[in-house]
Amino acid sequence: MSEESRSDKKGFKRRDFLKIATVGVATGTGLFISKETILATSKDRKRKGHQSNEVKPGELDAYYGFWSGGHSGEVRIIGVPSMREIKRIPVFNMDVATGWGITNESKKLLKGRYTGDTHHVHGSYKNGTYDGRYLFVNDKLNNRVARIRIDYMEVDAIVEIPNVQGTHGIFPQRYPKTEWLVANSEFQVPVPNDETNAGAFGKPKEYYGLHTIIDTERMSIVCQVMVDENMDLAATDYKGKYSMTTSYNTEKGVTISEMLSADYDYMLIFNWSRIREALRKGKYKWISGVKVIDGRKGRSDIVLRIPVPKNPHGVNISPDGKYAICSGKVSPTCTVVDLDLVDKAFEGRIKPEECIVAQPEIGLGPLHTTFDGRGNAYTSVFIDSTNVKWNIQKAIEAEKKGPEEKKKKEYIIDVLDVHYQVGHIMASMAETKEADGKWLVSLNKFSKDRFLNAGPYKVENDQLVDISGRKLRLVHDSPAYAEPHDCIIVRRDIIEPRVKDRYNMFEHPLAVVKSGIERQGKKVTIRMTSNAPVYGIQEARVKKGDRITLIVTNHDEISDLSHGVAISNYNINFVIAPFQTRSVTFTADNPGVFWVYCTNFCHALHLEMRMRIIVEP
Ligand code: CUK
Ligand code: CUA
Ligand code: CA
Repeated sequence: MSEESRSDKKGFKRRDFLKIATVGVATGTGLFISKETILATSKDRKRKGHQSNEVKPGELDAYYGFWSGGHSGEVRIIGVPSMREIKRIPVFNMDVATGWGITNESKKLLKGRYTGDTHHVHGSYKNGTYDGRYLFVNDKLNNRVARIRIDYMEVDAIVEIPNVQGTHGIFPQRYPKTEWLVANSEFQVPVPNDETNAGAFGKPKEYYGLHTIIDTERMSIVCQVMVDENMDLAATDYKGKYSMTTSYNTEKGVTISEMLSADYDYMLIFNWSRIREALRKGKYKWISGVKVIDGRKGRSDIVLRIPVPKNPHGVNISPDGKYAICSGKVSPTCTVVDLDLVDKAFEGRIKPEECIVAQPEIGLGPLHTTFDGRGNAYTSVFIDSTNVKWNIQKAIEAEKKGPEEKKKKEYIIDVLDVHYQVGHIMASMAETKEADGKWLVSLNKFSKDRFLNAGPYKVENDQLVDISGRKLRLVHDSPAYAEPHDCIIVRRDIIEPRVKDRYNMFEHPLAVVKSGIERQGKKVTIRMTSNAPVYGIQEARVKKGDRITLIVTNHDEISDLSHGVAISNYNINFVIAPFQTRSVTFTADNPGVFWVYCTNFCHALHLEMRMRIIVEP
């Protein structure tokens, strides 16, 4: 690849050293192996790392970035390192350009709720790395989790979560493969939250949080674990044993000052084998149609509560699977929890707080942490507006040596100023055991003068950082429409072979083979093919008040040859990709002649690609 050759040019010296060193060892002379060379090849501290982020016209990106879209309700695909926006996948929003939310197929999934708030997008896993099958994303607004098929880059299932509000952190099982996904409720509410429980409405102490477990194949709810606390971010370990969350409202407060009143809140760790046992033994209650297991304090041994400084935010697992790192938010620290010690704490051999092996000071307002696979962590620091690179092992050693050693902060390797107020931070492949330490994206909430001023509402700034060397190197600013929270950066070879150029036509039960019109009483079904530049039907005559179902299958198999179907003055507008079928049902309530036309420029005679629906009085 040309990208490889360019970085070769820039990294010539280091790579050249490497080659010479190899030759030296092979010939047994050792002549060329200087101390410098050995350090350059083995230690992060000598890494020069100047990769090029340029992706020239005609070249492809090395990574697929999947971004959440915040309150726009969508998911976006961004090429990394070019930062070019490649596509938007409508999820909880209506998208006229694709017809999402307009066709019978998408309406069935969305059930009339066309807004959402997507924060966290994650891929399905096998053995600790992405398997390229699915993406999952939460809807904090309407308490849903959507699944996106990677082969079609399209939502194929949505599960609604009862008993909760503020569905925020989600995370799929990483090992041995994704079968479960956990989803946290950030807002505590009465459980159930309906008229049968009205006595609890005015009593915040009777509000609870629920850690929901979703079956990712069926997209149905396995169970919920009820806790006193609220739950913010989520993670799963690399062994299939635990899921973890942070809680900033262990106080059960309903105002900011109440939520900030305690000195300590918790990282909560859920023990999956004990959850399975509770399910097996029937230790649950049915509430709103789901099994709810009691994980409240003192009621079961399912949940471990590790005290962390007040009001923490993100929780992330190091790619070696050893540590859970909780970012302090209100505290300037990150808390490092050793997951082997968590085993012991669950067995009652040590106290929960003894699982903490380090609490390095990072900066003001640490929110999220990501990794390079070389033992370093990168934490986003909101108030300072920085990305801080620090070494996990060094932080643990400093903790052992005591406060004097900690004060030196030798675990901090580099600090990069970002513009401004960073939320999530994510490195390439960092949520897998294959973290490769090449690129990092800093999702900054404020762009502050970095782009042309386009009005009072300002865009965000997603900054690209080269992390291949010892120092962080800012290489690109990228405006982002509201409001990506999180992203994952996935190697191209995992995704690209999975992505299809056309639909499997007969996966859709209504696929049209032959065009035709059929009437049953007042119900009219128009079945229509499309082949550039014509629809399979030129004229359909119906009567005022008829209930019409229009089913269209695109018979063009050439990659890229999508057609549009838009019905004038009927507010119907969707596209059909090669071999795709979409349908729409509407009432012909106005007599007249209505042109149905193709919206997607498909052919030299694209403008002529139309047909008429004649609605007789
Ligand atoms: S939360 Cu937004 S910056 Cu929803 Cu992941 Cu931390
Ligand atoms: Cu078909 Cu334009
Ligand atoms: Ca708190």
